[in-house]
Amino acid sequence: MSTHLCQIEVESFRERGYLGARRVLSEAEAMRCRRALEAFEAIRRDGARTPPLTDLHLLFRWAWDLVHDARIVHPVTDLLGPNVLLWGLNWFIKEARDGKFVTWHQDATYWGLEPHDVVTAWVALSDAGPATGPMKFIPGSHKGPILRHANTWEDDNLLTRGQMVEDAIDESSAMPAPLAAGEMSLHHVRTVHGSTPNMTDDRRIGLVLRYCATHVRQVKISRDTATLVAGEDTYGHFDLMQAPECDMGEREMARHRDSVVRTSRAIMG
Ligand SMILES: O=C(O)CCC(=O)C(=O)O
Repeated sequence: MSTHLCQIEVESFRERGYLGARRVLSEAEAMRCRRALEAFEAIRRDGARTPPLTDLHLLFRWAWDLVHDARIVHPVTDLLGPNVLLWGLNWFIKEARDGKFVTWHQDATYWGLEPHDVVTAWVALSDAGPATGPMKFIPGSHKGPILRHANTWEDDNLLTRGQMVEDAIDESSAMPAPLAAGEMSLHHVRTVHGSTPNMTDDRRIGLVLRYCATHVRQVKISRDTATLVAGEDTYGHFDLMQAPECDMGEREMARHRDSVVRTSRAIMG
């Protein structure tokens, strides 16, 4: 089976600003990634100075391979063109019945990436079915303006500042994108999206991979980091990161720290 999107899927993304479930990993591969994540989480629970979960591709070979996986990257190149960077890797994890949610928002409002040739691959490493609080999208919202957002700083909001669209959202048009473990959805950086709490007895683990075309710039800080995953980078707008030579080596930890600090400065700035 082709790893690329067909023309109908590309057109649907352009029209609606997102694409729903597409299988990219087998259930067994998703489970292996989940176990690798959970092994790292266990180290973090034990250790005082362990690194954050952000940008794990700079620390672990399994994560580096995953962000370069053709089954994820080819569909992204179909939407962004042949030259693509990974700007960041992050997680949206809702523990069983923990009440966490994500308010309606547009990613473009706080990342500092311009122009908006930026796509998120949301990869489910556990079941992300209807009862887990899967992602919901407002179709076509990526074609509209950037909406006004307020920072709510709510404890149970998974967003860094609890940012939330202030303008009225027509929730009746919202489309849920439930995923099985190993499936991904794709969404445009301007698409309004959010999610409700996980009402199941398992964790809902979303791995979010933020990809952008190489011509995109970071406008909030002078030099941000990124990883080339397809084609070539003739623009040089980002400092390109290298593959980890070993898992959690000293050099890897230093590069990881640097990348995380710079990106969080951009997000929080
Ligand atoms: O996982 C969620 O429910 C929200 C994810 C999200 O906001 C994002 O990927 O930008």
